Amino acid sequence: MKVTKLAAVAATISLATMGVAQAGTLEDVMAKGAVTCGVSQGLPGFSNPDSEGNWSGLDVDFCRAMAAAVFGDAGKAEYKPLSAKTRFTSLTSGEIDVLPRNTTWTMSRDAHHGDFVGVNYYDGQGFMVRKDLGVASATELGGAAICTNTGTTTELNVADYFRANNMEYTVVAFEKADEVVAAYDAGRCDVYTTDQSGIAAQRTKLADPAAHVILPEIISKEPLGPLVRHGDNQWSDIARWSLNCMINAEEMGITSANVDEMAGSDNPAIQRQLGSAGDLGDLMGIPNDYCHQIVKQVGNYAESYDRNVGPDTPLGLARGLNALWNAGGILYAAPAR
Ligand SMILES: N[C@@H](CCC(=O)N[C@@H](CS)C(=O)NCC(=O)O)C(=O)O
Repeated sequence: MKVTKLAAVAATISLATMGVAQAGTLEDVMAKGAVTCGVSQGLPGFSNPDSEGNWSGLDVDFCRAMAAAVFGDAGKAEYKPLSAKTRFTSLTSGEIDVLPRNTTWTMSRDAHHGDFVGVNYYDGQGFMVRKDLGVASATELGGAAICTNTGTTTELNVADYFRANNMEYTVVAFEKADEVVAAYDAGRCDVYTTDQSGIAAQRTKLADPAAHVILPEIISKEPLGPLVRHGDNQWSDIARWSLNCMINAEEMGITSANVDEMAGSDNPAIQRQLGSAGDLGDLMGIPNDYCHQIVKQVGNYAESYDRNVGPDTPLGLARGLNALWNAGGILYAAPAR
């Protein structure tokens, strides 16, 4: 008996250290009345607070979508700013329910830290330098001092890239993103490197954005997406299908402006997606009209993209890879049926 009890305790401890949580996130979220999302400490276009502390961005929209799915109210989301380094511990410890924080889906993260539920932005790592450095290609960066964030894929990719190209470099790394940007702006390093979307976002914070140039090389694949704790399939399904809802809504031509009308469509696929037919929401333990609420309150993927990171925003990012699969990109969500 004693042995069995000890074995059970040992098993629990080992599950906890592996970041394996018990099921029940939906119940916890319902009880506290909000979805708690881990976000960045301020990355325009992805997760950024205004002067009144209101958060916006592509990742914030995903969080709002989950709140709309669970509560029928996108406002029932709260945000916990996290550095790159501390983000995964915050998830595994249960401090947050989901981590939509410009986080690259990699195999080791998937194995150690949680389940990625999809990709909400396909990215790749790039380099920015001051124009007056006269550098036209990353292959000319031998000997450079490079500013970057600790706890990121960025610093790992830099190491790989310079090694593969037989170049030396020195790292100037900080945990806080704003310190990295400030160090680069103050000339403490020659190069700023991160995801290309991150460069577009952080460039807006420089004293003279036009004095800098982004080099042509993209040195990695950075599929950015939200993740949830291991061990709670119901919650990962809710997260996955909240994201898929926004992508499928774009594909089906459903927008925040026409969703009420579209719910009455004769098209059975649209009816299922919006919950006017079938029981897909019920199957996940959330209201059947979860996707209707997401699109009505947050918008489809294109609406969110255009509002936060698209060509008409300060980031000015073309859809590129993030266009739908049938419009020249690779965004492809499984069907709701
Ligand atoms: N996608 C990469 C990089 C993520 C990352 O943390 N990037 C920095 C530089 S753009 C950042 O988000 N900074 C904002 C912050 O820490 O608040 C990863 O998952 O490791």
